[in-house]
Amino acid sequence: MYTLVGSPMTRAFRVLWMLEELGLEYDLTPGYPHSDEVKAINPTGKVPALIEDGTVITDSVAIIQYLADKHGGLTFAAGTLERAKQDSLLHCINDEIDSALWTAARNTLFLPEDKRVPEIKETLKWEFARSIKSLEKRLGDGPYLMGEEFTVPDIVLTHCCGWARSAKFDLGDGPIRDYVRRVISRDAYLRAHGIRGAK
Ligand SMILES: N[C@@H](CCC(=O)N[C@@H](CS)C(=O)NCC(=O)O)C(=O)O
Repeated sequence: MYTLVGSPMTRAFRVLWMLEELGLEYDLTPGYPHSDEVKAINPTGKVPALIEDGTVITDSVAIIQYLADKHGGLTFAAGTLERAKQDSLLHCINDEIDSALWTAARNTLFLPEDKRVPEIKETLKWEFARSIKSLEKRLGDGPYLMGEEFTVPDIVLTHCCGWARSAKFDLGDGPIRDYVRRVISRDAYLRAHGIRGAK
């Protein structure tokens, strides 16, 4: 049994979605960043965290890759060339897509006001659009990033694309739009989306 800690409005949604994809049992404790319940298990105050047998695992990407490896779903096996390509996509999405969105959010909402540089958002939007275009070149003909297989980087990218829409970052009008439409029609996504809406 797993306990997912973190509001599904945050990156905890990625873990929620993965748990639904894998059909696992879990409890959800929808704590907000820096709340007492979150700080009690993660000194940085960040979410999400996953608790298993009293062990706390933090970082959404580490958590979903762990679940994928442990339960043998949504991932290629470690030590294969396919896995190297999958991990390369995952790191690229984190480096270029998540980081642009997160830097913009911190500089417009989360940092103390006197530390924010809100003007940076325009540069980040430009960088984001450029990164989406180069990622589109890696999409290939398959329905998902790794072709026919739906894998961990698809969860991270699709979550980021939803985040981008609410932060008014432009996804452009290339193949990424159809890709996102395809991914968010998955049953597990729809279940996770319903749980988020109910919280
Ligand atoms: N790389 C981490 C980032 C975690 C993170 O920054 N989470 C946000 C919510 S989505 C948070 O808790 N922010 C509070 C803070 O930065 O202090 C992950 O993917 O889990």
